[in-house]
Amino acid sequence: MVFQVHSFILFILTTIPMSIHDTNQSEENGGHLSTNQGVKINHTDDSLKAGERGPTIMEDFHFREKMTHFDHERIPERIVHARGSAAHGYFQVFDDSMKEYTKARFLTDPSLKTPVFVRFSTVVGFRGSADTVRDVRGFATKFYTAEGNYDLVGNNMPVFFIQDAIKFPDLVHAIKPEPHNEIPQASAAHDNFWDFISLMPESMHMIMWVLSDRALPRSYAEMEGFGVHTFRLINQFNESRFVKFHWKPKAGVHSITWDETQKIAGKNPDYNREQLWESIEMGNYPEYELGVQILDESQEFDFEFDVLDPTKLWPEELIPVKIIGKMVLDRNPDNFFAETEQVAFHPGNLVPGIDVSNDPLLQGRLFSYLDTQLIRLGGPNFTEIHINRPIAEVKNNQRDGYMRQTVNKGRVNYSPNSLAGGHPQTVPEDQGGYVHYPQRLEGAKTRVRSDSFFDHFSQATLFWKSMSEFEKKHIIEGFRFELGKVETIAIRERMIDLLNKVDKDLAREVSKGIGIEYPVSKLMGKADDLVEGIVDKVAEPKRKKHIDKSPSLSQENLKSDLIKGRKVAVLLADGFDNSNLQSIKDSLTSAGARVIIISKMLGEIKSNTGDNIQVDKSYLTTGSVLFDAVIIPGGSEHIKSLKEQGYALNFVLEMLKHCKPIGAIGDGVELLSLIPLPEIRISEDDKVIDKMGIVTVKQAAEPGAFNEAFINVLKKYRFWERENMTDQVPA
Ligand code: HDE
Repeated sequence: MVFQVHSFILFILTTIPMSIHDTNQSEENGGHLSTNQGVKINHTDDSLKAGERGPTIMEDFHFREKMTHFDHERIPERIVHARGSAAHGYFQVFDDSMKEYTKARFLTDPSLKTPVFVRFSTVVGFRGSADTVRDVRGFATKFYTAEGNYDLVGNNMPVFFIQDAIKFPDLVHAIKPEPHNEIPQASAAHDNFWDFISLMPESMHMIMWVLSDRALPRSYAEMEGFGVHTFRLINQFNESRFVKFHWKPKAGVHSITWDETQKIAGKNPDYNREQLWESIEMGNYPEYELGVQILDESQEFDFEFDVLDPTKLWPEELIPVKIIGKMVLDRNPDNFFAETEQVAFHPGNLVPGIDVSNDPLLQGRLFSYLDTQLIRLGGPNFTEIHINRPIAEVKNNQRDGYMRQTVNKGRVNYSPNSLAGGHPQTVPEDQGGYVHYPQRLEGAKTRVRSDSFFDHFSQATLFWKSMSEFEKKHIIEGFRFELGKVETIAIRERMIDLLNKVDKDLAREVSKGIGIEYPVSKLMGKADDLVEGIVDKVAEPKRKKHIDKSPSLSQENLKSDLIKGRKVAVLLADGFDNSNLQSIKDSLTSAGARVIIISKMLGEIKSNTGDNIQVDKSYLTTGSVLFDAVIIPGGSEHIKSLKEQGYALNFVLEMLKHCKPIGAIGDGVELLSLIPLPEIRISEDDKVIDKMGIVTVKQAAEPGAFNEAFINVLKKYRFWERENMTDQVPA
C-alpha cells in the first residue's frame, strides 16, 4: 500500500506539469477559420469594399480585428538578454546526499524528475541580432518544483562586471549601441563601453572572461553555467550554508574562433539557436550536471575574497564542486513567442531550502526582475501565462488586473476572514511554508562599499595565469580588436594602465597592437588619475587561503571527446571515390557525427562507380565556418574539378586557419598540395599520417586506419598549435 501511494504521488508529480501546461494549447491541424469571437469566416483574402474597386468600409470587423491584433503583436524586448533560445527538459538529483544541506525536495529526492525550461541568451544584442557575437551568455533555468517555481538565473561566466546593482543601468547604457546613432549592434567594441570600463576597475576580472574564448561558445550545449552570486542552502534544522551553483556540460566546454564568429554572423546568424533546435530534434539532447560549492558559515572569512563579492569566484581547487544531479533538455518549445519570449525569470523565485545572501548585486536583482516583467508582459498577471505557471497550486487573495485569467469563485478576497473558514491559510514551516533565514542584521545606514570588496585585480591575474598559451593569445587578440575600435586615445591608455595591473605581459602585448606606448610610465593618462582611491584601496590581498593558478578555469582542461552532433563536411565533385565516401561516412555516423555533402551545385553528383548521390549544401548556401571538420575523398576527375574551384580551396584554407581537423584520402591528398602547409607532413604512400589534425593517406587500401585516425582528431576538436604557423594562410 505504501508503495502504491508513493508511486501514485510520483505519477502525479511527473504528469501534472504537462496537463497544466497543455490547457492553452491549440493544435494547427483541423478546425475552421474563425474570428476571435468564434464566428466562422468565409473569405479572408479581400477586405470588404464599397464596390469592386471602391474603398474598404469600416464595418469589416474581420479586417479590423485581424489588423488590430497584428498591430499589437510585439511586446517590449528584454532590456538585456533580448536574443534568446530555449528548451524544455528535466532535472534529477543522483541521490539524497544533499539532505544534509538543504530541505529543497527537488535537490534531495532522487525519485523526482523536475520539469525545467531553460533559456539561453546573449546580453547586449537586440532580439534579431546574431548569435555568435562576443558576449556573456545567459543561462536561466526555471524548475517547476512541487513546492513552487525555483529560478536559477545564471550566466556562462562565474563573475560579473560590477559589485552593486545601482551601477547596472550605467553598465547597460555604456555597452548598448550609442544613443545618438544606435551603433554598434551587439558589440562592446566602442568608446562608450571602454570609457566606462576604464573607470571601473572592479570590472577587470569579468573583462578577462569576456575577452576570452568563453564569450564565443561553440554551442549552448558546450558551455558552463554559473549562478554567479553566493546563495544560501537551508536544511531541515534551519542551518544555513553558503552555496555557489554550477552547470557542467557533458559535451565539454568548447569555443569557436573570433574570425569564425564574424563570418557565421553573416552565414547563419541563428547558429546557436539552430544547433539547439536541431540537436533536440535529432535526439542528441544537451545535458549538464549540477554542481554546488558549499561553505559553512564559519568559513565565511577564510578566503582572500569576500564571499559576497560577485566579481570573485571560489576557485574549485580550494572549494571543490560537488556534482549532485543532471539536467537533460529533450523538448523544443511549441511556440517561440508563447514560451521563449514570454518566460519570466526572477532570482527571487525561491523554494524552501534555498535563500539569498547579502551580495549587493543579487539584492538589486531581487527588485529588478519582477519590476521589468510588469512592463514587458503588461501587468501583474504574467505568472498566469502558461510557461510561467507553477505546477504547485496557487491560492491567494490577489485579484484582477490586466489580462486576468483565473476566475476566482466566491465572495472572499481578503485575509483574515471567517466567511471562507480562514482560507487560504498560511502554512507552518515544518509543513512547507517558506520562512526566510533569520540572519542577524544590524548597521548604520550608509552608502559605502566594504573594504573587503576592493581587491579588483588578484582574480583577474589568477584567470590570466590559468590560461593555456593559445587562450592567452586569443585574449590579447580580443583586446586588440576591442580597443582598436576605440577612437579616444585616452581611453585606450587607461585600459593599458588597468591591464598592466592584471599582468605586464598582457598589457605590453595589447599595447603593441593598438598603437599605445609601453611601459605605462610613458602613458599620458592613467586610470588612477580619474578613479579615486584605486591605488590605495587596492588592498594587498589578505593572503588567506590562496592559489596562483586554477586549472579548472582553462577550457583546455574542460574538453570532452564526445563527437555526437559534430558536423563534418565532405567536398565532392563528379567522379569522387564512392568507396572512400561510404566507408568514412559509415564510421562517422555510427559514432554520432553528421556528414554533410557539399558541392558546387545542389542536386545530384556522380561517383566513379556511376552512382548518384544527393548534395546537401552548395558552397553558396553554406561555409566552412559552419562545420567542425572537412574530408576530401579520392577520385582523379573530382580532384581535378576541386582544384579549379576557388570555393573548395577557400573552404580547406579556412579549416586550416581555424585549426579544425582536415582529412584527405587518395587523390584527395593532392588538393592539399595547393595550400600552404608549413611543417605539416602529408602521406605519400599507404601510411596514414596524422599531423596537427591533418589526417592523410595517399593509397587507402585499408580504410579502417584512416577512419580511426580521423575520429580521434575529431575528438580533439581543434589543433590550436597550428595558429602559430598559419599567419600567411590567405583566408
Ligand atoms: Fe539580469 N536581468 N540583471 N543578470 N539576467 C534580466 O530581466 C539585472 C545579472 C540574467 O532568459 C532582465 O526578464 C540587474 C547577473 C539572465 O529571460 C532584468 C542586474 C546575472 C537574464 C535584469 C543583473 C544575470 C537576465 C531583463 C544587476 C547572472 C535573462 C529581462 C544587479 C547571474 C533571463 C528580464 C531570460 C535578464 C536585471 C545582473 C542573468 C532587466 C538589475 C549578475 C540570464 O530584469
